[in-house]
Amino acid sequence: MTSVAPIADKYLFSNGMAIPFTPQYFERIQPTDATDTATMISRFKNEGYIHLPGFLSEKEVLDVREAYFKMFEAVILKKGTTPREGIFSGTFQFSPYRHGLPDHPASTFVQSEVFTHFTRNEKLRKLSESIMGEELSLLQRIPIRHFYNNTGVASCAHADFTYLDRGTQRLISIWIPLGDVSLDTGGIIYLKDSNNVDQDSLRTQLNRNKKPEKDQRPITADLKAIADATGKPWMYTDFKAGDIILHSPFIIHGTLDCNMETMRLSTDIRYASVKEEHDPRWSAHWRADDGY
Ligand SMILES: O=C(O)CCC(=O)C(=O)O
Repeated sequence: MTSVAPIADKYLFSNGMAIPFTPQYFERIQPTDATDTATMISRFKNEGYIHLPGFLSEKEVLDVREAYFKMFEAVILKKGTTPREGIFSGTFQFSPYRHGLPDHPASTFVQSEVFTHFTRNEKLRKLSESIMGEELSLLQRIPIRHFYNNTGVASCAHADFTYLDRGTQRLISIWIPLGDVSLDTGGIIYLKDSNNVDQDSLRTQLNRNKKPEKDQRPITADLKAIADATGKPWMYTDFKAGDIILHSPFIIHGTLDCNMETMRLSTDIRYASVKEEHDPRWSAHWRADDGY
């Protein structure tokens, strides 16, 4: 398992690209106490994210993990291990293995009773309302993310508002690991103090000498390059089942690659102010092939 402090000669990876695990590139997130609302509000406003360890029950989170992996054939699970552990055998059930096929379990799972019950947790809504200081409603589009060992695939650097910019900016996201997510299992990371960075200039600067990508929304897949360009480190932690992390719609974030047998499973839910219209594309169930 990865050490949780930056150490020499260790690299982390995102989209197959190495980033030295040094204080220049990585700084550890300090957790927040969920009973201290004033600190949560100020950290959300100033830093753009709040890590709340153990906010949910570990059992409840692992029940969701188990239910998800039970929808797959046993071939994806390492021999002698359980769906609750979610350890990859090295053999995929689907080709291509990513979400996006109509019969992939992920699209069905987000409409299941177990997932609906989990994501409608009033504790999460009340917490979000206490941070935002207003009444919020849950957006129905709730992705589930599933990453496998050594595939070199992670979420590129982006800010959420790029993906839901047809409505209110009064939004809050919660990233929920569905199981332990150590650094090498590919957790979420935040570019320090990036709430107010000019993302369009950064995108242009980082992609100047590259072939234009089909999807122009991510800022870059190269997380080291964006840290170099801004002089800002990535904020990280290693997550345990039951932890949550909340973030603002403008903070730049991405994820690390899953380079462990333990599969990275997570979900991210969003709430919007009830006072303003929200992006209508987020009012239907998530499907991996929904195109946004
Ligand atoms: O889990 C991921 O890979 C991406 C999640 C994300 O970008 C988010 O929660 O906003």
